[in-house]
Amino acid sequence: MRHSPVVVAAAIAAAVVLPAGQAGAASGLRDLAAAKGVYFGTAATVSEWNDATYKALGAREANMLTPGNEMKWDTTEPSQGRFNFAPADSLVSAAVAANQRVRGHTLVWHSQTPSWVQNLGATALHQAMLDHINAEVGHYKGKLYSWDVVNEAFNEDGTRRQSFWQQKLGDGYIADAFRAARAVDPAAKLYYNDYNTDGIGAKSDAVYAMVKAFKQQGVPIDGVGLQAHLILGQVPSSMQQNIQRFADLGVEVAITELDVRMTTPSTSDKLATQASDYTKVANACLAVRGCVGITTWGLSDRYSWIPSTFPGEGAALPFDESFQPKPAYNSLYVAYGGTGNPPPPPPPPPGDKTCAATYAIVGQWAGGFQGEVRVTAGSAAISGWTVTWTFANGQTITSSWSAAITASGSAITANNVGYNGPVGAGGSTTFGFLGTWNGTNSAPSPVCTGR
Ligand code: 9MR
Repeated sequence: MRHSPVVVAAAIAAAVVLPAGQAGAASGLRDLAAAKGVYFGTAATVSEWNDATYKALGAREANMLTPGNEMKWDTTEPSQGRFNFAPADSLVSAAVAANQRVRGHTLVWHSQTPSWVQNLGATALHQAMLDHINAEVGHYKGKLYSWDVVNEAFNEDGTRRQSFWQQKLGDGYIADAFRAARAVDPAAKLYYNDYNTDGIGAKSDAVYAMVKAFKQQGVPIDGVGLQAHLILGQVPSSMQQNIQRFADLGVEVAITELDVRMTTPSTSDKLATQASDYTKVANACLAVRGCVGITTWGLSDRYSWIPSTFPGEGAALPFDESFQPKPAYNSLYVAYGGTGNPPPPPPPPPGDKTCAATYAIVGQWAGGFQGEVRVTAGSAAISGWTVTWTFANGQTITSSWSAAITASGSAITANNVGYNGPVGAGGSTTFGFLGTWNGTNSAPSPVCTGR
């Protein structure tokens, strides 16, 4: 697939037509990836795609989509036999409209699985697993690139995670799940997906042994997903070797959930280290025939699972909270073969929701101050907002309320919290903070982006 004559011919044709140094400059990672016979993907949720600017960025950059939550059991079968595919269907339709393929995520997992499943006895649980796979894989038959059939079934030491699946059904449930999925949709590639399996170690050794055994026993498995939820500066040096050994077993490999988290706020040094981490991961995949693509777990730091799961950490994705490309994006761009300038962030679509922000110092004392920002929606209601500003006099924010605030040096980004995102047309809401100042405390000019 990677070196098919058609793809090579297309790449040569593009190189001839476009001026030197401009190849790929007008398009995002997806076109670069396609020219290499691989893909670039992102995860997204229904609510994230309600942000039209973000969705447009996703359409430009990604030719593979993973629903972030909507295909998980708690959404798709909240009570036994009652299926709800509407949220995932909307993501699949959006992907089709954007000419993106879809990775199904995930069928059998210990997390985000309703208690009615967890409370079943062994025989009923086994049947519920088969019924769930039949229904969900059947619903999407012929429409998906792949399924993460089983997710995160191993402990760090390579033993089986003692989930309710493992405790009630024993080792055989994984193979049973793969067989069931194959029987329903023979075209979907069937993956085992896990984290901390990116480099060689006890956990990836265990996955390797399982895949090898499945291949020998004829259990239908097509791929291994390495999630790659990584920590700044800690890309395993054996990543390429690890990918290669799986590929040598005759399965494809994908990087399925890449992000590289750091303690926030970010600094230019940390962003440079992150860029180098993204380069290492991308190169490790792209060097191995059989590593079919890279998916990041979101595109923008505005929408990431990291800050809520690891308080004080974040900034893990290739675009910042204002959708500006970070050095990590350039790493992906170069690794995928881009030359010239990467594309600019997409302009907001016409009719995008607007808002205004005003900044006030409501109290000030030696070394400290209290600030308040009022967000006012324009002529249309907004469902969320981001306010950014830059402090001119070295001020810092020490605590805040009614907004999620992050600082990158003097640049501040404030996002709505859950309850105050929606603001009616012409309506307003406020958030506040305590800060420090020294010498001068001028009021900055905030910029509001609505969605
Ligand atoms: O991004 C997902 C987040 O919205 C959910 O709250 C979380 C719950 O476990 O799951 C996140 O996605 C996970 C993925 O499904 C499996 N690998 C780890 C991901 C991050 O937690």
